[in-house]
Amino acid sequence: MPDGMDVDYDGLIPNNVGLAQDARVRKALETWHPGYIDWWRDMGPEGFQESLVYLRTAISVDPKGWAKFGYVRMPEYKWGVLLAPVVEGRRIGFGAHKGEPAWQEVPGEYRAMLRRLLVIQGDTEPASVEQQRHLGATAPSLYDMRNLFQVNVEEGRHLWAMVYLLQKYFGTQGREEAEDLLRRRSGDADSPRMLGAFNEATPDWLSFFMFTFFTDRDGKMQLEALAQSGFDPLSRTCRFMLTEEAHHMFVGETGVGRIVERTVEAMKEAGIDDPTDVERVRALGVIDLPTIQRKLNLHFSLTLDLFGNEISTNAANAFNAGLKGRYREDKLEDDHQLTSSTYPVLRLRDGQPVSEDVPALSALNMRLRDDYVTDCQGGIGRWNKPIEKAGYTFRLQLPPVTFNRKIGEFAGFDSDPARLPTGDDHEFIDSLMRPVMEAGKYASWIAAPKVGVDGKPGEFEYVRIHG
Ligand code: BYC
Ligand code: FE
Ligand code: FE
Repeated sequence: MPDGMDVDYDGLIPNNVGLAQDARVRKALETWHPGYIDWWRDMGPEGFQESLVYLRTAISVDPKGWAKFGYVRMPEYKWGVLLAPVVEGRRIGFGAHKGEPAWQEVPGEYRAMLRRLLVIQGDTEPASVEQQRHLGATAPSLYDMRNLFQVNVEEGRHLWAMVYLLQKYFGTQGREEAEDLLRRRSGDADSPRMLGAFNEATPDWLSFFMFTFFTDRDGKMQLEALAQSGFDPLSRTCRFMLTEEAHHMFVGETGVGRIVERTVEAMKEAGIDDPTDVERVRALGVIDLPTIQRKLNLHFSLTLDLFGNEISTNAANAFNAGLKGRYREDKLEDDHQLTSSTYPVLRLRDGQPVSEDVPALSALNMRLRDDYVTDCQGGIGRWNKPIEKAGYTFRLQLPPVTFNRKIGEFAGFDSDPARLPTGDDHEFIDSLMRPVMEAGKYASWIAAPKVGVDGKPGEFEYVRIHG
């Protein structure tokens, strides 16, 4: 038995799950592989497939040194199957089976529920790659282009992670699901991706950074909840995915942060006192703060829909079954069964949002969402720092959770178009999306990063476009 630390790097699929000794699953994944590469070539980053990109590849699951950096052509990236190390004696931490040994095989009674969770999780990964496929052509720098492609190949690896679980534990059905994951397409009228936000466009780089800040953070929250799973292979899978997820949110937070920084700097230089003087700010070739706020409103609200309904029996069942826990369940101090506790949830009562205590089990989606909102808040505070420092009173803020919703009680409740990006905003942003492909140079609307990737200097050529 592999102890889960050593990665076998020799075969087609780097892994620490003993694929070399597991002929059936190895064969299934090797059979799936060509379809994945076809999908990557058709739906992955447009152009740049032959470029040499300075990427990190996961080579171990040791938190101290799991990645190595080097130039890679994306289709040749080593997408591996990596699970966090086994925790000896791990037990189910919540729900009806609390205290029982964690499952190494799928419990028959929960097969369908678990499969659904894996498929939904798996579906979002390629969806995001599809949504971002046109962005390479307008990258504001080689540094940013490289970060985009890093996120893309890792989302590809996250798809591999779910496909491994489906192929290993779900037989023929799992194989069919794995094929369907390559068949659905973001935004396709006949065969769309499963969740709403993953069928929306990511038309420009401000959207990309907002997406990686807000939507990848839903990924973090959902993966944290699944990392608590009593189904141990899922828990281990998600724990390793979370190490990669941290970088995606870093890209989003610093991306928006650098845009804000550049805008504030340009306004100061030009002696503009009023950040809402949009015409003057835009004339400087930077993105005005009110437009950034509207994009923020859009991406935050789209992402809130990913947490599902306020009251959810699906969520209660998954918790009872021990399949999906709360955020950092293992750090919480209560009975971990929630059979008699309540949780406050915002409900629509007589046309108004009102907080109501409901059974905690049925409110698990909202509990996770509340933890998510708290997590977002920190980043917003950091975005506001340069604005504050420059003496402007303008502040970016999260809109109310009831704004622009399509799922749940507040669907259609308040979708004031003045708070969402307008056609004019998009036209202006589009006008700025001109590629900058000279090493060390940045587009007018975004500040250079404070530090390079892997300690590289400012002039480093993160993407060798022509290979
Ligand atoms: N769009 O009982 P409810 C990531 C459906 S992101 C469409 O409230 P539940 C990533 C729902 O499916 C993380 N349909 O649902 C980020 C259900 O349908 P059925 C992805 C929706 O199950 C960036 C019905 O409405 N992972 O990794 O409690 C880049 C009743 O709803 C939506 C996960 O989400 C929607 N937004 O909650 C790359 C984890 N919302 O079954 C990657 C796995 C709800 O009755 N998924 N519906 O026909 C789950 O845990 C849950 O399925 C959800 C929904 C939280 C998504
Ligand atoms: Fe992911
Ligand atoms: Fe991600």
